[in-house]
This record gives sequence, structure tokens and C-alpha cells, in this order.
Amino acid sequence: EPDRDWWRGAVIYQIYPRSFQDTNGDGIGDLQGITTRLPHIAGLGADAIWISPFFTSPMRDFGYDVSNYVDVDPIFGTLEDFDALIAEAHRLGLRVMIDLVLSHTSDRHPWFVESRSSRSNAKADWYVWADSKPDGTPPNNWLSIFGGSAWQWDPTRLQYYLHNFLTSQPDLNLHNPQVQEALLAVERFWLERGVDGFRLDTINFYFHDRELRDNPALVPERRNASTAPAVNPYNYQEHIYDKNRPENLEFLKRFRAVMDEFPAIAAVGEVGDSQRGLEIAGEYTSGGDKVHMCYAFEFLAPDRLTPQRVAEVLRDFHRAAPEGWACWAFSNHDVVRHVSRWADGVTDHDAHAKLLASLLMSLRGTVCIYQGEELALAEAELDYEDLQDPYGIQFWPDFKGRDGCRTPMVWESLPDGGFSSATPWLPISQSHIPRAVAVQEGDPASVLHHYRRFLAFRKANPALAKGEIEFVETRGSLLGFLRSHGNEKVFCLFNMSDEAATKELPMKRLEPLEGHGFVSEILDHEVKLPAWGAFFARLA
Ligand code: TEU
Ligand code: CA
Repeated sequence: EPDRDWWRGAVIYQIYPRSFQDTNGDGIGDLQGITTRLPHIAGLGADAIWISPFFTSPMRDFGYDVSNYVDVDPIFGTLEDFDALIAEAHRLGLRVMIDLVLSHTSDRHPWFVESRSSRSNAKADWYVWADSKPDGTPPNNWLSIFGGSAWQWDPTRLQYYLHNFLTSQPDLNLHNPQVQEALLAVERFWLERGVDGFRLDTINFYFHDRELRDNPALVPERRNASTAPAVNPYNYQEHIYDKNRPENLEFLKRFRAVMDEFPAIAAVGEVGDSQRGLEIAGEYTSGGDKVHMCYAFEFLAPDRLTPQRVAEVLRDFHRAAPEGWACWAFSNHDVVRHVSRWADGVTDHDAHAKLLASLLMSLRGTVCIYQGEELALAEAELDYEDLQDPYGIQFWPDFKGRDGCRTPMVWESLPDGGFSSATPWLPISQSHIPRAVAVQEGDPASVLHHYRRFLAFRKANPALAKGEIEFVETRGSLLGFLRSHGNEKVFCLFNMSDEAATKELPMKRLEPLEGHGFVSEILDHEVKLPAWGAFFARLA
């Protein structure tokens, strides 16, 4: 009997394929490279992998611009390489989730090539086309996340098309039932190929307002730089008409129905919205008939991570969706690596990284960890000349883009990190080399060993993966909560600070747990935590 609930409280390891492992000496990671490195991920104790897009693409947005949804880009390999990857992952007990980018395609996708060719072709309505205003300006005020108007003029159709991201990423028109059918066929193709689930890119951008109404200006109090850098005008608009449309719920139900024809499939949707992210994530994961989990940008934003903030985000999500399920991440391929983003005032890099890892893996929800996070890699410093990310190039130097978290993995203590024999597509940060997997492997006190140890601890204590959460302490630098699952109750306490802290034990009958890698001192009814310390105890 397949475990249909495997995703609840799972730990998903995110792979950015360009930067994981190169095997054919072109300086770019590939599917065979992933396959050879799967034992590293299985050895960590992760349950699943999420592979960022590897489909055919002109790579303007490094794979998030797909020109063929049902094939592998030659840079990454072939469909046979993907079959081999799945087989090896399954042999190692890892589930495979792929990243479907259904909101937009590349402008090189044959669907768009046809759609833009005339106003009367069979796919004329597959994208979002609109006439200009009488003065020639775009149909409305919608903005692209990557800068400028969300509308691009097409000189052949003499109309504008919508793009929420790059101009080379035209938005599909999901109001058109044929488009929905085509996307569900893509879903089915990969399910039949044996994938275990999906990460759904920009899931709340699938539909736009058919009346194309202007978005209102955002009132200053609500401005927040969590999904776009503050220099981006996108931050000054309230995005109610270009995304988050009610029609999406019906489409997600159709998408779910296809998943449910296969055993034990799960999907995690990415919700990009700096005002209502948690609410939308809650809506999409409630009812058991849409997606299984969503992740919002709350912990990917620059906002300082304080005990109060953690409790507030989890409570807000629970309030919005008592039956919904979140997926939390501190880092991914779009944001500054969290050990650097939250480095203010931190003197012990490794202790900070270990504490954050354990906090993340103790939260109620599913967890994504991003390649290199298990090594506590810092954000790489790049020069303008090294930049590859068009989003960074657009807003440099106010916003440095996303390349700093996308530099290659470091496996060996070699100048090329064991990543590639050729010049890599993004330079390897030399400061990363001493943190290579092979180096940390040999040091039981390393961050890598901590991730492995803590993942095992989490497995041994199901309350940490599946339990309810109740906050008991959020004062000063201390964060405490109780996770309960059936009769099992685990009290967790974290010291989110560079200084030692003491806390009176909030309940009697606490039996300290072992195996998580932290040391603390218990004196009478108090527990003393060192800087970045944590304490776990079972409530008898
Ligand atoms: O990201 C969606 C998204 O909201 C990001 O643009 C985010 O706001 C930004 O990267 C934060 O710095 C997804 C993918 O994760 C991203 O890599 C793609 O570029 C984007 O969709 C377009 O497909
Ligand atoms: Ca390669």
C-alpha cells in the first residue's frame, strides 16, 4: 500500500541542475551529474528531491522559460538520462519532484510562435493578447516583476502580450480550456514517466483578470520588499488583477484530479505575493482537492528572523488555513542564502547555521533545503561582469540578482570544487572550497554532519514532522514551542542569539532528548543554552 501521506512533514532537497554536478565537461551541471550525486542526498536523510527545470529552453531565465515541456534540454541530457535518474533515486528511497512552469512559456515555444503569427491562427488565444490604448500605450498599468510594463508590443500582431516576468516569458491564457488541456497533458506525461510530484512555479499567477483592470497603487504602509527588490516599481502596486484570481481554484482541482489517478503524488505550489502570501497558500492547500502544500516567501524575505516573527508567520498561516499545509524554506535559487541574509551580528557562522537548520526542521510543515545549505555556504560575491541573471543585470547595483546563490556546489577540496573540469558557467566562490562536502565529511562537528544528525533526530521523533505546534515562549532571543502528535509531545527551545540564555522550564515532567547535536545545562528548573543553542525534551 503506497504511503499517500509521505509529503506531510517530508524534507525536500532542492537541486539547481546547472550548478550541481557537471559530467560532460561543459561547465554546466547535468542530469547524469545529479544521478551520480544522489547518494549524498540520500545519505543526508532527505525524503525527496525537487529538481529545478531541466526542460528544453533557450535559458533566458535558466530553464524557467520552457520551449518544450516534454523533453530534456540537450545541455542537461536526454529523457533516458531522466529515466535513469528516477530509477536510481527510487532505489535510494528518494522521491522525485519536478518543477513545472505553467504560468508562462518561452517566446520560442511553438505555441507562442504560432500564437504571435496572426490574430486568427488556431492558437491565437493561447496567450494574453490585447490592443493598445488609443494613444498607443499598453492596455493597463500592470508591471513585470523583472522590471517595466508587463506588456510587450508585438509588431506582427500589432497587439501587446502579457508577461509577468521577462519579455521572453509570455503568459499563457489559462482562461482558454485548450490551454488547460495542454497543461494537464504535460502533467500526465511526467506522471506516466514515474515522477512522484511537482513543484509548481508561480502557482498564483496562472490567471489574470479578463477585464484587464488597472491595479491600484499600493499604500506605503503595505509596501514590502519580500518578492521583488525595493528598487523595483513592482513593489508599489497592489497586484489584485494580474494574479490571484478566483478561477485558479477550479484549475487546481483539475490538476489535482489527474495527480490522484496515480499513487502517492504530491505537489507544492510557489505563491509569490508579499501582502497575502500566507492567505493564498492556505486557500490552495485547504479542502484536500487542490495542491498538497504551498510555500510563501515569508522566510525567504530579507526581514530579520526573530522568535516573534517565526511565531507570527506560523500562527498567521494556521489562522488562514487550519487544515492547510505549509512548506517552509529559508533559502532557494531566487534569494540571498539565509546564513548571509541573516548574518547581522553573528560571530559564529557554523553555530548560527546549525541552529537555523534545526529550527527549520522543527517547524510544523514540510521543509525544503537548498543545495549547499547543508554546507552553510555563504552568498557568493560576484562582479557585474560575472552576472548571468537578467533580473540582477536589470537592477544592478541596487539589487545584485540571484547569481550569488546559484554558484556551483563544492564537492572536493579542489579549486574547481569537483564540480567540472571546464570553466563553470558561474565562478566558484573560493571561500566555499574549505566547506566542500569531502572536507565536512571528515569533521563530525561540521554543519553537514549536523544536518544529517538532525534529520535522523526528526525521523526518530514523528511529532517534529507531523505534530501540532503550540508556542510557549517568544521573549527576547528565545523561541519555544511544543509539538504534539498523538501521545507524543516534544518541547523545543531555541536560543536565536550570539549570547547564552537561560529559561525556566515551562512544564514539569520534561525528559531531555538526545541525538540532536546540541548541549545544554539543566539546573533545577532551568535550562541554560549557549549562544545559538537548542534544547529538546519529551513531555512524559
Ligand atoms: O519565481 C517567482 C518569483 O516570484 C520570483 O520572481 C521572486 O519574486 C524573485 O525571484 C525573488 O527574488 C519563480 C522562479 O523561482 C524563478 O526562478 C523564476 O525566475 C520565476 O518564477 C519565473 O518563472
Ligand atoms: Ca554538463
